Amino acid sequence: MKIIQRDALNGFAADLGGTKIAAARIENGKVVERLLAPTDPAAGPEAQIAAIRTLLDQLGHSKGAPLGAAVTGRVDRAGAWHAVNSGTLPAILGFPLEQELVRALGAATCLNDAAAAAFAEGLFGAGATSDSFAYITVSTGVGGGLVIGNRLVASENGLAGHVGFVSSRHANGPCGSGRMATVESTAGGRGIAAAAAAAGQQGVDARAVFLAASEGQDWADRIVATSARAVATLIGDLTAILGLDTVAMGGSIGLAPGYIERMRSVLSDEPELFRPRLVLAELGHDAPLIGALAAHLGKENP
Ligand code: ADP
Ligand code: BMX
Repeated sequence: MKIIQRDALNGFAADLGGTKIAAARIENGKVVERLLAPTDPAAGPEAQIAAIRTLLDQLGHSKGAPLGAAVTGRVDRAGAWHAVNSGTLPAILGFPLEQELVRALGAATCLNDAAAAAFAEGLFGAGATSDSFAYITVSTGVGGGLVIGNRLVASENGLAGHVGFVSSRHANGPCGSGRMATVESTAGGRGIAAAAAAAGQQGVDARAVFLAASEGQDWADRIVATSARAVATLIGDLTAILGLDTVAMGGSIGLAPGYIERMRSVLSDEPELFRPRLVLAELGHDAPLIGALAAHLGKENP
């Protein structure tokens, strides 16, 4: 992988999450235009590609232009795409995503969304001076990317860095991954909505739970507090394993006002050794987009 300078990033990127698809045109390392569309969680891989393509067409993408695609789910070394949480994207069961994007759009590099964001933050953002860095997104799910000794941690099966599937003492239900009581099942957007339903608030999404918490409603405050507590505890655990010095938060929940302060308050109870620097992602919602394009342009033959 070549290391690419930020101002040399020119091209397109897509970020397909469990709730929304973002696509962007990037010039000299900056997102100059961004479009959003809702994700259809039930859609098959061809329909997901079509949705990405519609946005890219509107941004003026032409066949063969540099393209990085960040997606929720694991992407293995062969470029195949699999949901880990099958409750989030039930129809993504091992699809040759990179191959099909290259066929349809002429060029593409695919990687997990949180891995892409970690890569960007490690190069250009909160992790730039870190020796042991984690990016954690709290969004539809809870995802992660690890940059240790300036290298993005990756595995053949694409699962490396999936920190949301660690089990948590703050969770107790089943997780769509098949595991029990994971961080994601209690802290992610779907888990928050499920907790709201269990508290008698049917059809309420995580954004509405945060709004209710900000208005002082106790049921909502408890749910948000549990989410922040589970992710903060996860950070202590990851620090024990990896010696993290910096953690950056992303995703609409990770970036939501007040969330990182709740996490810091929980982490303040940890011994200092297990308490890395905790900051918001410097690239914000652009991190997965910029990281995906950087990964594409950093390939020897993109
Ligand atoms: P994706 O998971 O598709 O990448 P997001 O990062 O936007 O997308 O995360 C989606 C989750 O964040 C949903 O559960 C949604 O309800 C929640 N959410 C969106 N905006 C906010 C907000 N302002 N405050 C709290 N939660 C939010
Ligand atoms: C889940 C998992 C990860 C992903 C993370 C954040 C699936 C479909 N996704 O842990 O691969 O990185 O969610 O994704 O198994 P998002 O949709 O919340 O942005």
